[in-house]
Amino acid sequence: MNDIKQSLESFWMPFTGNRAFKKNPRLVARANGMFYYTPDGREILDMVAGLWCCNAGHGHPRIVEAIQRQAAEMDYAPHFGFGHPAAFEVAETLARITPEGMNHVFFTNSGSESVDTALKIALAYQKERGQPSRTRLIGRERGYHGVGFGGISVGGIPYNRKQFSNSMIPGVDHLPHTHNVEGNAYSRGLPANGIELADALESILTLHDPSNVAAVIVEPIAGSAGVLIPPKGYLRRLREICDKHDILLIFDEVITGFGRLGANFAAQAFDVTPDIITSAKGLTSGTVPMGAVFVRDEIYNEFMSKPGAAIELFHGYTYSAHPLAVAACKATQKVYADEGLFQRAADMAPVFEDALHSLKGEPHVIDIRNYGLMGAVEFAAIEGQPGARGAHIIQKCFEAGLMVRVTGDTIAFSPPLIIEENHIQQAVESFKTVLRA
Ligand code: PXG
Repeated sequence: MNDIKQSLESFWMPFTGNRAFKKNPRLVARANGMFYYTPDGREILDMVAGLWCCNAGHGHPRIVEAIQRQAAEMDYAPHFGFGHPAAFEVAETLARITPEGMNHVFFTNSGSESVDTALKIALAYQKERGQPSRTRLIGRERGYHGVGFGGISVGGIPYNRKQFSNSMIPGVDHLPHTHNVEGNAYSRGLPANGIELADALESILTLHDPSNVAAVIVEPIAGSAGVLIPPKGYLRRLREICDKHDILLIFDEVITGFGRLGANFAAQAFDVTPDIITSAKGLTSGTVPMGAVFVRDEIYNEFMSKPGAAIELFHGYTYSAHPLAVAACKATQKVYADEGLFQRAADMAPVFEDALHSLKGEPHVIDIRNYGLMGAVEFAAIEGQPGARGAHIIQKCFEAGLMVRVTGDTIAFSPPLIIEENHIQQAVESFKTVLRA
């Protein structure tokens, strides 16, 4: 153990209390299906799909094989001015599951890069179509859009911004968040109250004049902030306001994409079509880092409509459409389709909902909310120590063989889509035992 503790020091861990972690590390060494295994072989039920990403479960043999095969065949291919056929094929496959009319995809390596790419495409598009005054971006309080400067600027999580105080990108406003425990506690699915919060967009537009606004970006369901589900009608109203003022609507579907809500994307689950969708995570079931930005045909065509052979968008990554990621993506999408995993998520959602809501009345629980295979249980904070209860619960869950995610005093659940009823029961029973102890 001394050796492990020593070696833990070199890795500056992301979004982690390093000192606390290194005193009491939660290590996993192996994974299969619904489970992780600790270095000493203890089984941990994965109720968060790694970090909201391993939608096909861990170690799916067809995905593993595809990555192995690609590694042996071609390690890397440049996509600046050259191309790998498989990347074009997978783009076409993906375009078949996006909402109608979104047939073009720009590849990145993460959700953060997808968000910054989407914001840059939005700004460049406004210029390309002759509306260069449209430069302002509108995000939302409690929104999480990754950690690039664009993402933290439109994002609305104070801790992710305040260490970097004056370095946000300029010209950004935020809609109010939609979380309302008093009005909507214990909602199953979309909460009833709060559609009018979308009208705040009109006020922001009045202040700046719509002709100065490029795009609005929201997570259809805010994930990191603790699974904040949009009030009934809210997303549609945002769409209507954006349409009225000719403003782009971006859905950040890094978590909600690829079956999480029992549909391809939240756009389809909620029947509201944005202009741009950002994705990552479930795109490759978390196996190889990859992100994708889907755009409406009009956006792509605007860039392609100018005469000449010049570069249309001055943006891209060395690893855009990396062959290993493409192989993983192609195999993952095939697994999702062949195994009907998005439908499975829809079928399991009511079981998941009932199980989560059976936690009502357990110690300190103040709210439970869910949609598809995304859910959260919120606890009353310990007086003067926000987040302490949440941190304690995830530690105790890990000791009890359960991996969940914490944000403040909210515990989030987002299991692989292969989950079965017995796993759901097991998770809820262990969770109850932890809470009662
Ligand atoms: N947008 C959304 C909606 C996300 O959820 C990102 C962008 C950024 O993705 P990358 O791949 O750059 O991390 C995310 C990421 C959590 C948690 O516990 C959530 C994310 C990442 C890490 C932790 O809530 N989501």
